Amino acid sequence: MVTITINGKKMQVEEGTTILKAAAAAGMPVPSLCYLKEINEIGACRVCVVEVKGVARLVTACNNLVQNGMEILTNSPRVRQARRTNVELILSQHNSSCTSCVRGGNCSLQRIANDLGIYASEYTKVIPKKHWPVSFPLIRDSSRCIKCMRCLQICDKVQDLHVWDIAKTGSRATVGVSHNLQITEADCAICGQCLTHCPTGALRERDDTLKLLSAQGAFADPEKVTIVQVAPAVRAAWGEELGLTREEATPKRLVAALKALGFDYVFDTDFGADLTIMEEGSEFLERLNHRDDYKFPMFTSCCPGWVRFLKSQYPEMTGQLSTAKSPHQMQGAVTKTYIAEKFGIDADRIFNISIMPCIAKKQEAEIPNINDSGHGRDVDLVLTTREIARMIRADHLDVKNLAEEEFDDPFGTGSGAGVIFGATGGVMEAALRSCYYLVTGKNPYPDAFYMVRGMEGWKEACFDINGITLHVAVVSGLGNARKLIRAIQNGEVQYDFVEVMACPGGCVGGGGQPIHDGEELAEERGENLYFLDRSNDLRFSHENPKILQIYEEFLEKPLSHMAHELLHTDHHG
Ligand code: HC1
Ligand code: SF4
Repeated sequence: MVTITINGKKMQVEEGTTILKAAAAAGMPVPSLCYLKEINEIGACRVCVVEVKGVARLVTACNNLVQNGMEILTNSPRVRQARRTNVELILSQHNSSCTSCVRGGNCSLQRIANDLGIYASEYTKVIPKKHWPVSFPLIRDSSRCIKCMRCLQICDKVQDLHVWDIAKTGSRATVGVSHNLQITEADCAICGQCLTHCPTGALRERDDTLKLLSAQGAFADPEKVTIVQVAPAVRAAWGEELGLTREEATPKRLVAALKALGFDYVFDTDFGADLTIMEEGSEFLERLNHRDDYKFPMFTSCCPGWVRFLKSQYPEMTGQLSTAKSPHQMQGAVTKTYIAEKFGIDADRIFNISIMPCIAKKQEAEIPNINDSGHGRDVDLVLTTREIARMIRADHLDVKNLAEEEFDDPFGTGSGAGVIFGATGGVMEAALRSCYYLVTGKNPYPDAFYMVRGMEGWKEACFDINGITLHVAVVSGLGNARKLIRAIQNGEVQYDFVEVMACPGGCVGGGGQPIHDGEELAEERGENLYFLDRSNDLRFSHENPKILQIYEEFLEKPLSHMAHELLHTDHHG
């Protein structure tokens, strides 16, 4: 332990503690902007400067450690002046038109400038924007970039993809796509992790809400029947954007809000997740039965960020992906076929919308050979959790006081196994629950496979099902995926089945989820999904009565010809 003084208060802290951490522990937190715990501790913004007695220069608190006897001042006149000047200098290179910025009201720079009482900066000038392809789901507005380097560090250290790099030098230094590539040519997985860790509006998703809301949008077209589906992870986070408590932000209240917005039918992607388990679980058992014909492990295929990663980094392993489409794509395909027929709606009138915690889903829905219904795109539009929250706010819906409503039949019924898809380990657990049944004819204890839960980036487990030993692994975060693949290639590990999610913690931590700068909420949101699983009378995908019904009435059985036509893909294209 070392003894230090902060603003005259003596305290003891562990050796090796940063000044930032020590000040926070003392109840005198230092403001910061570029800092991101264990990922970006470079003092680039110099907002966290403090005065240390005996040191001539002000020092940055985020990357300087306390030393025994150190006397620190976090709010001396000199510190206050320097902090203000540093923020003014950042603003001098920042496009501060906050009213037309998606992060207005949720921007760390805006908050800090406001706290410091900076209403106009003498340095401010017009910042030109660089060209960016507007069709890409991830949009970068260079005029709002403050060169904090968080995007670069997240992509390097967490996702191990190195899409961003520093371009130019000195005062002209900025962030750009590595090797001077266009973003469309880089190996970006579109996970959106750089976006959710950007403190300003320099990175955002392509906003697609006008495709519904404009005068030419689907809501205005009397011919269109709008059918929306809600991803598992969205229900754990949508209320955060609207100031709702967990108790208020129930899935059924989200249904009521979506109905109030004008959607004709509200379906649950949990149904699609159950369908995925039926197909993917059966495919896995089929591969096990013909072991010599396949390479193992089989990888899950529901996360489009992960699929993009594998196809760009390890194309030779594409055949190891399950051919099962992701749940929302399966559901889109059967909505335009089975539901169209069942409801007596011309399939060409159906406009399918998916609300997802993800921006890679916007690109997934555009892949030509993932669309098999024969009626245009199977999913016509993908909106993120943030976009749907903006739509709710724009209509000033008093969500808290809306009476809860049920999802629509028949795709409104999902099992607890379906809902945990949204958390890391959930797809594996759901698959194992049903594989156990398919092999033994009996249900396991629903929580029998709990070992694959939790936030650890790389988990492994071994299960015995009727004499078959299964080695499984679950990873989240693409950096962990790369480590796992290298270990497989080096023969250090061997697995039968591996679940990969691009975002740390799974979809709950997705790139389309609400942003709380510096706070990671994936774990808390995941616990919410496990709570919903426990509260559901239905814990197994294979017991979902609506799943049994669609096989009986339409798909026949898992892996049938029809199932292959509509629910599987070879991942080419
Ligand atoms: Fe996901 Fe999935 S779980 S990929 O994370 O398989 O996005 O929630 O909708 O499709 O079900 C995301 C979440 C989501 C799909 C499902
Ligand atoms: Fe990197 Fe993901 Fe951002 Fe693409 S979206 S640049 S892969 S962090």
